Amino acid sequence: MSDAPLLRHLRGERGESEDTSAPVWFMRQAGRSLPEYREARGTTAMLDACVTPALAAEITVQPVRRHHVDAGIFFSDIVVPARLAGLGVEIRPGVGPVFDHPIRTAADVDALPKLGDDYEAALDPIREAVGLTVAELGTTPLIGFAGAPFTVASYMVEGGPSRDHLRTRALMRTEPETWHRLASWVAELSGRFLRAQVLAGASAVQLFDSWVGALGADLYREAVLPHSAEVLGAVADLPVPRIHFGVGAAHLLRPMHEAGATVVGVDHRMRLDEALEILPEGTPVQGNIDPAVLFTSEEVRFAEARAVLAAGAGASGHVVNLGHGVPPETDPQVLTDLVAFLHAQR
Ligand code: 1CP
Repeated sequence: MSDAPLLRHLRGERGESEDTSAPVWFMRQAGRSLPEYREARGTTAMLDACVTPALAAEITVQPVRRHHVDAGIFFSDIVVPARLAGLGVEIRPGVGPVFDHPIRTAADVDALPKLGDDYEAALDPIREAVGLTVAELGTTPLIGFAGAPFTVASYMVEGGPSRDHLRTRALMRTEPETWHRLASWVAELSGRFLRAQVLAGASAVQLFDSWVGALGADLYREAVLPHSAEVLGAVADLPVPRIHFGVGAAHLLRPMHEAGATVVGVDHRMRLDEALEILPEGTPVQGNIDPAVLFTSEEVRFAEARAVLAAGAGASGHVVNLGHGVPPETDPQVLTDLVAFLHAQR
């Protein structure tokens, strides 16, 4: 397993092999683009599916079976830990995570549940799901993940999905103390969720800070970096690569690396070779096929895939991914063919 192409590239050990192709997986590879996912989920609510071990394991394995991607990404959500800690949160179809009570004041933060032994026990279905998944995946590695404090807290503060995260960005400035206490609570929540996955068998982790691109670098360094560092620090003593990803975060690549990542995920807005110039020498990268090419011709798609491989060729390790998640409308055959194309580029 430690020889798996995904793990070699995530460790920056591409040079030690004859194989110059890049392994591939897709963010949101499980989910609504797959008929077998819709079938398995049936009418089970999203967050209930995440804490039903056999179902979560089955859904995680589906895209590996179908597309032959080089990794599974654990089927869960960035708000699952909040649900397990006892907060009222659901995922509304077609909307996303919605919290019953937005967290906007110091008193709201005071009222957050303590993360004690109860939380540790509540993580049991996650451990069980990861164990079942790893057994099923065999030699294909499983990537565990968590949501980063800024992105998770933005859902808590806004109460649900938001375009510009204005309330959150305002709170960070008007009540920095409240913000830090909230972010620190989320850091422990996500860190323990991540650690549970690794101890149960995940071979690598990804910290999703999807919406962090909304912040400037100074605010990121002061208000977010220490908290994201705490999440990544929760698994830093374990032998797993740590990927850190944000959307529209080209201006944050260095601080996101400094937060304790060993690999940086880059979205499709920035060239991988430019990202490599910004990051410390030898940093492996992940990315960054524009998801829009999934809706073009095969000619356009394969040209984009070749360009991404070329831009990543100078990296010590390159894991191909999309610049963001698989859109639900994607034709699954397009993904299967893209994986086969990438695997043939040796
Ligand atoms: O295949 C996989 O990638 C594994 C599962 C996975 C992951 C890694 C899901 C399942 N969610 C996530 C992480 C996640 N959740 C992120 C970070 C990754 C990203 O940027 O895409 C974010 C921002 C969320 C929040 C979330 N959950 C949204 C976005 C809403 C918004 O603000 O625009 C949505 C739509 C969900 C629901 C969700 N999570 C996962 C699935 C399969 C779904 C859809 C559920 C359904 O209706 O079937």
